[in-house]
Amino acid sequence: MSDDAVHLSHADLVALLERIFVKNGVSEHNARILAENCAGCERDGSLSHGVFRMPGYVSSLNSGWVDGKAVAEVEDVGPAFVRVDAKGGFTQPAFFAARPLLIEKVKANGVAVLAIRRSHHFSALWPDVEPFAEEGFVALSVVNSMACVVPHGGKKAVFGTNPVAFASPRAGSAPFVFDQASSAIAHGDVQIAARAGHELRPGMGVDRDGQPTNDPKEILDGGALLPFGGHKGNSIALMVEILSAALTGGYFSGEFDWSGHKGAQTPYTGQFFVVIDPARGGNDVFAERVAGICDLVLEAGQERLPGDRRHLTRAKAQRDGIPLSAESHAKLVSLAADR
Ligand code: NDP
Ligand code: PYC
Repeated sequence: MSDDAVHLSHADLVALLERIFVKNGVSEHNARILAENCAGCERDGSLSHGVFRMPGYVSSLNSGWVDGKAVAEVEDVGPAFVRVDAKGGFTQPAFFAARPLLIEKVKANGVAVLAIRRSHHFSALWPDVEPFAEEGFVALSVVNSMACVVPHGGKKAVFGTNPVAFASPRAGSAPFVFDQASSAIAHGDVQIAARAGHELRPGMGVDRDGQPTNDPKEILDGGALLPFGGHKGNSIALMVEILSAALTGGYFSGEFDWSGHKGAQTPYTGQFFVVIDPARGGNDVFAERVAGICDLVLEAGQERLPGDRRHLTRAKAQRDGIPLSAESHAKLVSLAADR
């Protein structure tokens, strides 16, 4: 970050992003949720899903592809099953609409699932799961996106970058949280590398002829990504399609047609959660056991645990402000200004 970086408090960044969302047709209620989410990503250094995404949100909203004012419909479909129709809006407001009922069911039954459909998720997943672990629950969530990943050995993109996020309470420190794409690299990071003129490491993608390439521009220009870890990541990507789309009633990553909405960028898919009350496991020292296995991993030589980098970045941002390059700050100010 250069010397002319701008440092904003979390509240100021949320207010700026909220103005952009509202100006582009998002209801105030939904705008607050999306702004909190995006600012939280920037604060934690999840830069592929921070303010870098704002022009994409705006472009999608202006294309008429996503309904920023959508009011989700929450359905109570079983003792441990909540379904939500996001009605073509963003996933996060639909998720927050269903969350109280989901928690009620987790407390009553020890476990509950949440299936969101007809929803647009354009962010990181950790903000969706981490708060569950802070409240003492174990949570797993998956979301599918837009077809840009070729199946292992295949020729045509079928999967989205389909992340999986998991969060668990951990005694004595922040929850254990991982959040990772099932592709070798997130699409957002390919865009960032293309913009910066950086090559990718080998094994991330193919060009439009299906040949391996390290050039992010070739991947974006008709090429595709690969699953991480060959056939193993491939099965995880497929599982994510099954849970996020087949089970919820949402679209597969290659199924929705956004060709009539020039500028559309937000995938129109589904999201799935399973949330567990670990107290039902009958182990009073669950969180201590989690801390124990994490300590063993670190003692064995792993440099750090997933989530550690985010929490360090968050602590620094809380102390010094969230750093934005002068260029991205100017972009946000111009997006928030009257046309
Ligand atoms: P990364 O590969 O950067 O990181 C994946 C996970 O591994 C993180 O939990 C990270 O923790 C952890 N990690 C990274 N390096 C190490 C290390 N050296 N040791 C231990 N743990 C490590 O993430 P991805 O590029 O796969 O995904 C980036 C984001 O993109 C995710 O937030 C994901 O949800 C989002 N995404 C969203 C999609 C959507 O459709 N909405 C689609 C695809 C991706 P830490 O954060 O602390 O670095
Ligand atoms: O970074 O792969 C990605 C992504 C897809 C949809 C939102 N983010």
